[in-house]
Amino acid sequence: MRLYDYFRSSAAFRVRIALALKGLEADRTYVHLRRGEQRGAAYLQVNSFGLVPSLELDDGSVLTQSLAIIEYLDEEYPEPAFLPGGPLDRARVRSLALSLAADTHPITNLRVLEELRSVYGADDEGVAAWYRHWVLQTFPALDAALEADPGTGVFCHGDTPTLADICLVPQVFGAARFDLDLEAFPTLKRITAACMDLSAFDNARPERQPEA
Ligand SMILES: N[C@@H](CCC(=O)N[C@@H](CS)C(=O)NCC(=O)O)C(=O)O
Repeated sequence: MRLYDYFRSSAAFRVRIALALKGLEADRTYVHLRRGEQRGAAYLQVNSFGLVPSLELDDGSVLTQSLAIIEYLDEEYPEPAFLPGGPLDRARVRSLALSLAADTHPITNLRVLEELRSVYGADDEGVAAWYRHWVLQTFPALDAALEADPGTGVFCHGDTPTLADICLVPQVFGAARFDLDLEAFPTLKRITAACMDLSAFDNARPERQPEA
């Protein structure tokens, strides 16, 4: 397997966590997003959408979209499971994950921030304010929802990490880069700390990647 990766990419960070939780090793190709390598001809042959991550399997098939990759890994390598057993519980985990991966991450993505700068004249502070604004559309409700729901345990759902935690931690790391204070979100903070106690999460963090 080969992971097309970038140390600061939240979506790639999710897949690094997932691979590590499954105990899987992947070779890595580093796609430097700041230098625009995701839009270069070589990478577009791998992933014509020009986004990381991509996961190339040993038979040459290429998977894109971090959630699709993670669900593929979960189906091929069922232990430890990223989704709980019952349909209601699975819906809850997917809903938590999508509040981050579908509602929050896409509007805080690099190409959106670059467009703000180049087309709309935003400076560093403007970009940071944008990032915090959109994260703050999700984090208060997410924190409250996790705090209120008896399904929440050590992690977002129960006492083992699920797809929801895999999506939460990279978004929290992204928010920290833009100076968002996590103190206001005690449940997110507690769950993130529990995740970071696990080597699968800790080794996947951006600053632990060789190219960081
Ligand atoms: N929904 C996609 C999002 C992928 C994505 O947005 N990746 C970002 C890095 S986190 C990227 O490659 N950005 C390149 C760019 O914005 O030009 C996924 O989950 O894989």
